[in-house]
Amino acid sequence: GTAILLKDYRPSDYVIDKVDLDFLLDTQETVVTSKLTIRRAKGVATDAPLELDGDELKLVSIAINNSALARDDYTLNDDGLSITQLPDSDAFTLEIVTKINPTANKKLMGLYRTSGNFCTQCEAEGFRRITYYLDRPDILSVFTVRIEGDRDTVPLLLSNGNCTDKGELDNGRHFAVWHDPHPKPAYLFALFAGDLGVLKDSFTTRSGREVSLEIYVEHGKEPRAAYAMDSLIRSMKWDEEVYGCEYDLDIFMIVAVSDFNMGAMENKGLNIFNDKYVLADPETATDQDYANIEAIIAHEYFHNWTGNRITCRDWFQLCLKEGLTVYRDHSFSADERSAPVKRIAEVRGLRAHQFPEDAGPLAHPVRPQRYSEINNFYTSTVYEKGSEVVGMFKTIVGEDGYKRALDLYFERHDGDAATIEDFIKCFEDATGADLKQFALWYDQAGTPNLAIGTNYDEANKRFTVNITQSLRSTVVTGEVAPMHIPVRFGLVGPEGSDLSFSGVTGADVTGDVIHVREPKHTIQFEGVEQKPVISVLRGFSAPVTTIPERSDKELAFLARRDSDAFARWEALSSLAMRQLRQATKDVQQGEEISTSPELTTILHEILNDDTLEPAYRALCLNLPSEADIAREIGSDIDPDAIHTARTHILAAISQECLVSLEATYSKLQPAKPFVPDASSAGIRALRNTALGLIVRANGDLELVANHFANADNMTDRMDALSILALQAPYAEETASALEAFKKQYADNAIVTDKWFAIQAMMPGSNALERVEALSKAENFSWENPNRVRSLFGSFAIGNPTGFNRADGAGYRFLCDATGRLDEINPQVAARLITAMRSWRNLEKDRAGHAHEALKTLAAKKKLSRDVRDILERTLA
Ligand code: HT7
Ligand code: ZN
Repeated sequence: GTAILLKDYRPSDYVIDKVDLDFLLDTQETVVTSKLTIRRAKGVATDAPLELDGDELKLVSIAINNSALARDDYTLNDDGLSITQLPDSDAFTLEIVTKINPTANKKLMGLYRTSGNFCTQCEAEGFRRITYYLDRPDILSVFTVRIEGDRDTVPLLLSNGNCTDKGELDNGRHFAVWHDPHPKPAYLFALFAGDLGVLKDSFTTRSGREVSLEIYVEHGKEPRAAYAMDSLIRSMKWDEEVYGCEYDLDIFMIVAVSDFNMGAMENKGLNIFNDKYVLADPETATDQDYANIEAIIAHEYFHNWTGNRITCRDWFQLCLKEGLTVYRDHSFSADERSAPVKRIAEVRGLRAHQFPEDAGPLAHPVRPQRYSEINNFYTSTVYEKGSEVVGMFKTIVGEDGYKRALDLYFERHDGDAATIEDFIKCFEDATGADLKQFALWYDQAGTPNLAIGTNYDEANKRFTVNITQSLRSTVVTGEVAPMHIPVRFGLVGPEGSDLSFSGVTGADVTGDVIHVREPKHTIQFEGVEQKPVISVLRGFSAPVTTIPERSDKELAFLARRDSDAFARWEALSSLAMRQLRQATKDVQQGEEISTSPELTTILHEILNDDTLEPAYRALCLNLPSEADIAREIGSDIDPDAIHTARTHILAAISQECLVSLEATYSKLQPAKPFVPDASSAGIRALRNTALGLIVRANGDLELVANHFANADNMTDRMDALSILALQAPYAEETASALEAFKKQYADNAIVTDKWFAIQAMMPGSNALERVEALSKAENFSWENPNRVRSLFGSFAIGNPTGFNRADGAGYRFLCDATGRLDEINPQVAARLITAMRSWRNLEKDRAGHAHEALKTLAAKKKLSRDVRDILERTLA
């Protein structure tokens, strides 16, 4: 396909100062009238054509300065409209009337129908599916929107900004007018019209502005929006206190819909959400659901400053708003919950999603240089690695420097469509730091690796640390240059406290951070009185891999004694990973599986250590997943061997700890009635983890079945159901729990998604048949992205043995499903097939099957640009 390149960016010849939109809503034929106040940019020739973007629009009329254009004054094509006959004057008005069909819109981009309502999604390029426009983020305009529809079917008429007028019309119709005073790019436009209930509250900003808060959900579900409202209010307060960011309209609305391509959208003053990230109560939402709601509500709200007030110049700069906003929502959750637990969860997520992306054929820099379909760049690299880069800025310039830089960024760029260079410049100007080398993080794809070796010279009290950085990138991004990697560290003495040193040479060391800048450093710490064990990457200070030269004994020591909670967990995971890898080898070679008593002993200690918070203990007891092990092995992956090895190791550990596990299970009791706070969630997590391990040790399914039956909240019910489904896929108890669950929640789509997902993840030789049958069930829908992801996504990502079955049928099935879905929703289809990006890492027979399946899909004649782009890169 044709690629769009960052280096080709140039400002638009025309700007749009004002937009007046008028919507005559109709399910099949909505009429959109757009009046644009346009200005020719300085220095642009009068014969420069005005090229407007458009997609699947029916053009009704065009007029300039109120006079209709003749047919040969413009040219129409598949992706837009080019107007060649323009006035000589630099300012003019353009009025365009288009017709669109919201009912036929299954891509869920532009204006579409969901549960009988009208809804829009415009990021990245959906606005062009509503009217012809300069649909690019550097065109900022003041929007006024008039919406007209049937009073009965669409009593609610919402858009961005403040409602300035509304009234009744003839024929049972009514209208509302919304004005948003803040100039914005078209991707932040939103409209919602329909019939929903509302939960209202209010917030007074620190300068005294009274803001109405309104969350719209299906009638009767209003109480289930209470946690979202609570999260919103906490987010607004946090953003004022921590970033000095205040809300800037009189009303902030959130609308929850059940057909949505992603999590949520930060449209100015009118966020639209996938309802699974709004609705929660103890009966239907797990602790993880509550945490997700809090994080996503915060994320979208935080976009009001990082994304909306300061937006992106072009889509290559996506990480400017996304990386920063993810970093902000992570910090918020860390402040609201437990910081170490949050950090460990983030790193697990980064390793599970971003590292494989960076190591595979879809690797790209945090700021890509090219794309053919922008929807395919809403990736974990742009979001999560982008967030890590912001975190590294803070590590490098310090808390104070970070605050000054962000203050400067808001002051200097408010109202701008900015770039990453602008952002970096704020850090340099506010702190005096030289960040030229650091900026490579935005441009070089791939995960850097640090090889670290140490030596202690007892006689001279000198501790030497050798650090070598390397970067293998699967995509060519020019010369690979050494990066600036901030490594937070400690020299852990025999008692567990950090040892001091009198001097250091070989690298910049500021406080507890080593600044790795060269390919190779030999760092000498002088005056180190005892032999230390080095703790590196504390808090995961950089998104890199490391090969630490550390013995099992040293790892065990750090797992027990490191003062940094993240590093402790990391040491424990490394120790566990060594075991799991060895066990996998043992399985493949037909040898008896070896287990290390040391790992079991540490896990046992952690289980019984009441000084550690329960959530942290639960994380420690959840050993690396099968996918984690596969990634660590890296090539020639045999998912069956991994499954067997992990199952064996977990059973062995559980048997050793059985008495303590049972004690933990019976003595831990979260507060009643249910509270969704982090500490209660931690207790449930530890208790249910213990339950899972007990079953691994003794196979007591009755205990789990009772846990399931007696649960008074979805976390306990779902954890019990998962234990049954994943550990005992063929058991009678599992079948009846699944049946009971299905019946109980048949009328709740969000919970039914969980029912699909858990079954898609059940291991065993009939996994594919089960998923196939579910895809034909009456409650399956190809048109609902949540349902599609619950079934196919969970199967491809969460069922390593079932999906990767040796005959390749899982791959063919996913490719067929992707082809079928592509005809309905290309964006979701493209995302689904990324599950196969790491096919080359499989053992060769599976890799061969996967390759064939991908090629067969690629040979399909009618493929969307979205899916084609992913396939081309995956197969390249
Ligand atoms: N900025 C949004 C990203 C987005 C999106 C959301 C819903 C549907 C389609 C979308 N395309 C891009 C979400 C966010 O990062 O906050
Ligand atoms: Zn975002």
